Amino acid sequence: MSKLDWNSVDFETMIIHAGQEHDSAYGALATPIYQTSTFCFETVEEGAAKFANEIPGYHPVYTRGGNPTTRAFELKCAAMEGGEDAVATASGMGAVGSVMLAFLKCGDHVIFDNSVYGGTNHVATTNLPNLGIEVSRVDTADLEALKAAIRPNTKMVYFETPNNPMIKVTDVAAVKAAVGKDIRVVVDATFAPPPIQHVLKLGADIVLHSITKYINGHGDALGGVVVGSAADMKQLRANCMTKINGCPPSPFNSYLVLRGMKTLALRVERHCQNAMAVAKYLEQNPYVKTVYYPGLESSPSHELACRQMENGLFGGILSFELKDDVKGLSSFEAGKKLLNNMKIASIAVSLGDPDTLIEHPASMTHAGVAPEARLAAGITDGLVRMSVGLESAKDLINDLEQAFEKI
Ligand code: LCS
Repeated sequence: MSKLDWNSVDFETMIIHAGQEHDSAYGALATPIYQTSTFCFETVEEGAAKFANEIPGYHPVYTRGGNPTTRAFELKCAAMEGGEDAVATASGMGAVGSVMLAFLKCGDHVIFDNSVYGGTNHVATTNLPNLGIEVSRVDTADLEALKAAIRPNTKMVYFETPNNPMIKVTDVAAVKAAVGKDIRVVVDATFAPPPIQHVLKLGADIVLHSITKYINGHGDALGGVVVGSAADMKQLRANCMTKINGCPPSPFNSYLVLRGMKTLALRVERHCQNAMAVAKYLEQNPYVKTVYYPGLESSPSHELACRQMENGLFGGILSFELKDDVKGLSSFEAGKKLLNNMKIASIAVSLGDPDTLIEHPASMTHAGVAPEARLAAGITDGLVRMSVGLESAKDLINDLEQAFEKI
């Protein structure tokens, strides 16, 4: 299978086979877990040649720099995104941090969307300024604001699409056209992995994911990945993985991700169908003020999402805000009661698991974001985020209905 051109087969075929060679020792179908920290050489000469990359093929020497199980995971991700190469990390934040360390230096300027995951927000507000890297925040969906923020030393634009937790869609092709070839466009596509969208094909230079979410898909492993050109991935690997932040995934986690990815196409389709059903239910619920889901025709992101997201798939996550004065309660108090009364959905952060997860961004995932910045990005105290799982959509809607009745 490895001889196939992945562009010649459908996503469902590619995602099962890409990256996986039959095991050279025994022909195992599933990629073995190479649970080892180091790799032995027959001779000093062989070791030196492997360190110097003089032997053709893949020759790991130490698992922080490379491991066969992790390499299979990287190659599957590169094929998934249509990129030339990929670098796997121990978590999504490992991917975010690696990209920053590899491609920015003191005196550079980077533009971040005004609403990103709380951990990434910390990188933008604290870690990068501490390193002498200038940071601007704009709504990257507003192209005029984006263009106005560009400086002579701007090296990178960074955004999530759809973003966490407002599910705002940013036009990747339009951003690339607006910033030009010398500024790297880095997209965190965690909320909508392939087959929902392929952001490299839209013009992004680099795509990264928290693998912890849909790509592993089972809520049992942290991971991250960065995909892009061979030259960029070489720079990333040289600057980060082996020298500075040392955050490779464990071989066991790489195995779990490879296992999870085999069902990515099936899972994602069901997540999206269920999310659409729940969004439609919430939209007509008398206690709900606004539903943020790009699949809804009422969403300001809908027209762009139809162009940018593929096959009528709009992702499995939605957010919604309750009306104020629901049974005399503020939207925040009503939201708390709703969450506390859910029976199927678990109150938890993270997303993309088979289990439906529901959380309160202002006090959980985005608690670290300054209150003014939170409100400016639309993250009100009454906002609820739901990662719609793989249960029956009917059961999920019934669960919401009974929880609304208990407010
Ligand atoms: N990027 C996005 C868009 C995320 O939502 C997250 C985590 C990360 C990167 C970091 O990935 P991690 O290191 O956790 O693998 N988002 C989380 C969330 O919304 N709830 O819990 C974690």
